Amino acid sequence: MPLLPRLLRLVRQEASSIYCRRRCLTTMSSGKRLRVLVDMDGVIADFEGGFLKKYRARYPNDPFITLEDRRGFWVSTQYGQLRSDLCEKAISIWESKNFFIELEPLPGGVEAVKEMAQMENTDVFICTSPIKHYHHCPYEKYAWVEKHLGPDFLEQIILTRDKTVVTGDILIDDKPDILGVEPNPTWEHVLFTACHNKHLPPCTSHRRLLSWADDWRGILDSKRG
Ligand code: DGP
Ligand code: MG
Repeated sequence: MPLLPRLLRLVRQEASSIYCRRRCLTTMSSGKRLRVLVDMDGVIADFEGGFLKKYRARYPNDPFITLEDRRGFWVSTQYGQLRSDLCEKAISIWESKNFFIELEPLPGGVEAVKEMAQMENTDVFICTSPIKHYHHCPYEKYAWVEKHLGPDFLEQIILTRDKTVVTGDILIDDKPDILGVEPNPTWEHVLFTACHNKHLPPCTSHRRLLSWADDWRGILDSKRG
């Protein structure tokens, strides 16, 4: 590798390691850092909008479900109910190359995550479940984070199909039921409003974040010691 890129890489690695050591020392001295887990699809990346656009372009003669009419977390389930062959057609969209990298950021999400990451005593992780068809999705999720949040944020990615085993204070996620092997996750699930969950009746066990224009700073503050 030529000298200049090598030097740049070394400088970046060193800066990142100094940053990590500084955070470790702060944690040891105060023990009060807030850990925020932020979901990706439906929270900072527009999965539903990206899906509908590509589905309509690929299957222009098939029926579709407007975002207004979306109900239930699983897109393929609702399309399958509309007509049985549409379940597979829906799946074909997010299994395609470039689906995840081309998702648009949801309004205010990238700015909010960057701001949170700059807050004192706050660690932010992107906690996202890859689809099981792994040919493109995991790579493209990393590429999306690098593109929109910057290369330093690659350190903050948690890819897992089971978010209950991840520890944190808050998980901001659009999925209404987050289940896994751990019956008592450490985080409080804050439900991020999305087209598929906005009609659900108020639930005493969930606070909601209506959008990134809502008071996410207040929610974080409410969890600080
Ligand atoms: P997360 O946002 O981390 O909970 O990830 C959920 C993933 O599942 C996300 O990539 C969207 C995707 N997804 C949405 N609907 C369906 C579906 O019907 N089937 C499958 N396999 N994945 C879906
Ligand atoms: Mg999600």
